[in-house]
Amino acid sequence: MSVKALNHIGIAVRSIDEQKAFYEGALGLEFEGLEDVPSQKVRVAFFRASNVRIELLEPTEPDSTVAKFLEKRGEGLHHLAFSVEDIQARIDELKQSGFRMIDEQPRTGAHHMQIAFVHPKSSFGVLTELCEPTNGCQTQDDE
Ligand code: CMX
Repeated sequence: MSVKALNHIGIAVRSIDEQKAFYEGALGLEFEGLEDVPSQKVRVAFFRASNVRIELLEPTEPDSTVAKFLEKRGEGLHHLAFSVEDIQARIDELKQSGFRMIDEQPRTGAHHMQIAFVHPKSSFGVLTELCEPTNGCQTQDDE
């Protein structure tokens, strides 16, 4: 298996509004917009840093996995996301190699991408996401 590129870095935050001044104002990254991802109970903001995005994740429900993360570990790095082709085949390869998947089938995430997570206990403490754009959804990998 080989991933295409680092797609985005997810950062858990209590308030996107509070942190926007840092990423857009102080660092000067391009703000690409906000999106609600009801399936994950988060609101996300994307900032572009060349070919990689920074994804701020703010929980929208108290039982969101991101709310639990913030409570336990505080704000900070939440996951790394890699672009792949044929995500189901990549999931199957990881499973066959003995890695534990949170998602054994892809589901829809932000930007209408198909996503699947590897459990952080299996990927050495780093929550790892595979993502694949659906038809008609362009990411920086396509540009
Ligand atoms: N990175 C590294 N370790 C993490 C983690 C993360 N983001 N989130 C949880 N963990 C660790 C916990 O600290 C815990 O470790 P210890 O047992 O050593 O304390 C272990 O994983 C299990 O955590 P938990 O709190 O008992 O279990 P949760 O119910 O919180 O589930 C996880 C953890 C990873 C399975 C869950 O967060 C999950 O399913 N994540 C995938 C979905 C997701 O993160 N969605 C939000 C982003 C969506 C998007 O990008 O669009």
